[in-house]
Amino acid sequence: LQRVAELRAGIAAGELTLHFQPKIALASGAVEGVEALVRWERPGGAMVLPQDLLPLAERAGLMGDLTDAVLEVAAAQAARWRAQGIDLPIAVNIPASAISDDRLPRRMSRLLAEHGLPGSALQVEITEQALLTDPDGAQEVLTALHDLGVRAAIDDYGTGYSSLVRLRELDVDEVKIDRSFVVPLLLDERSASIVRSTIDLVHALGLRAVAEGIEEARVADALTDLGCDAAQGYHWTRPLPAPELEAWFVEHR
Ligand code: G
Ligand code: G
Ligand code: MN
Ligand code: NA
Repeated sequence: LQRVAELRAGIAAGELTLHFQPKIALASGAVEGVEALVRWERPGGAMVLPQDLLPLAERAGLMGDLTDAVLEVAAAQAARWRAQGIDLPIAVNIPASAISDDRLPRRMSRLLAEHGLPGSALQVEITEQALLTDPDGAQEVLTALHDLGVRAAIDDYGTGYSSLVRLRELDVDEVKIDRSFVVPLLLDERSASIVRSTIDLVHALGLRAVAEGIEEARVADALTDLGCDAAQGYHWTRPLPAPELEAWFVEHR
């Protein structure tokens, strides 16, 4: 209970911060955007990571407030970067409870206007699991976001058994292949088959394939050979605070 009160106060006090992990276009090596990952920075320096923060927010009924705060920080950061000539779309993870909430597109629209941003400055990532919870609600919200120019990715793909029909109907642009398939790509023939067929399926639907969890150059090379469009992972960098991400970007663009 005390932690719930602390989290509520912490969100109100602006203690949620974002780290950013670059997304690399495999064919060119260019940085095409970043994924925002939330942290709760307690006064005094302790940092609460998503694995503890998200369940706490969920139990406390604060997931909506957390998502609003994350979107606000992301929009402000996107505006600062654009003012510096750094044009990096920021992808925000959206929880299941928000993706079928029709207030999300209105919030996004207001946020973009307030920060003078085009829709393309922000992206959303929704887990495959979240889409299964309320597919029809999610479909409406994704269409409304698409109309704003906000691109959408299905996250952790391969873990949720969503139907191909559903994937075809949704207004999504990208599918992110879960790292549990990517990490063993070169070790395990079955993982390799899953990754190869997922990339082909994603392309057959006219979408982009993004791989997560690349930790070695030879995995990046294998994914490039398989035609995977983009990737993220510790091979390039772990998620970084904004100033460190800027320094990294200046060296790698
Ligand atoms: O940063 P990383 O370890 O530890 O993130 C762990 C998990 O938390 C990932 O599945 C990621 O999608 C999720 N996550 C990170 N940031 C956010 C956020 O701002 N909102 C939501 N809903 N999930 C997030
Ligand atoms: O579920 P989501 O894709 O949003 O999760 C992102 C999570 O993956 C973050 O916790 C991030 O720190 C982690 N991550 C990013 N790159 C790598 C990687 O190369 N290897 C591993 N094991 N985790 C990674
Ligand atoms: Mn994600
Ligand atoms: Na993911």
